[in-house]
Amino acid sequence: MKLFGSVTSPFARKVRVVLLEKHIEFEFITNSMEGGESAPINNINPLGKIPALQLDDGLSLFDSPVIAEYLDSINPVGHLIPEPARERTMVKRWEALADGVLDAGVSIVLEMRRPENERSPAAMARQKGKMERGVAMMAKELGPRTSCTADAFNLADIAVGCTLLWLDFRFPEITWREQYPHLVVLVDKLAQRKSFIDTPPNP
Ligand SMILES: N[C@@H](CCC(=O)N[C@@H](CS)C(=O)NCC(=O)O)C(=O)O
Repeated sequence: MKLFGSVTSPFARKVRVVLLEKHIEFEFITNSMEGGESAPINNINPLGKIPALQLDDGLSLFDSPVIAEYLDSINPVGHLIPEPARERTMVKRWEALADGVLDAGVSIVLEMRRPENERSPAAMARQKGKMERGVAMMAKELGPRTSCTADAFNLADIAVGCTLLWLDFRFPEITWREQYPHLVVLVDKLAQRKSFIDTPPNP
């Protein structure tokens, strides 16, 4: 299978961590967004976004929650999404929260790439508010625990780890490490896993 992504994309990192945790081999294609309207990614994902996963039979999967769910279902190695409905929903809810913080952050990054006189400070402030509230909710719901749900490492932890480590990379001014010590314990523990060590945003 082929994963279309980039080393800096936090959504692609989430999928790469899942692939590594599940010991699934893949080819990583990193330049598919280049070429404007004729960029290769548009043939894989009409929405023109990474990550997208192309299976060996040609079927393409997007977006990252769909890809993560598919990958978790294809082999029994270290299940990352529990089966019971409530637990499963809680994991997906954590993922939605972490991804939502990223959506807000990515929209600010894109806005910052526009000429200064075309940027909307009000829109950026609104997105920043989503990020800050999202991280505050993560901290509140984690409490003193060392994993997001139950005791086991799962997709919720992966999603939160990829989001907060991306904030370190792109938004160092968001001082989550000073504000939320329990999130720091969680994320620093995750960062020691081989799957995270092997997928830095700044290799
Ligand atoms: N909901 C999507 C979000 C993916 C996303 O926003 N990817 C960004 C890169 S980090 C992208 O491809 N942006 C290009 C665009 O929006 O055209 C997912 O979870 O996969």
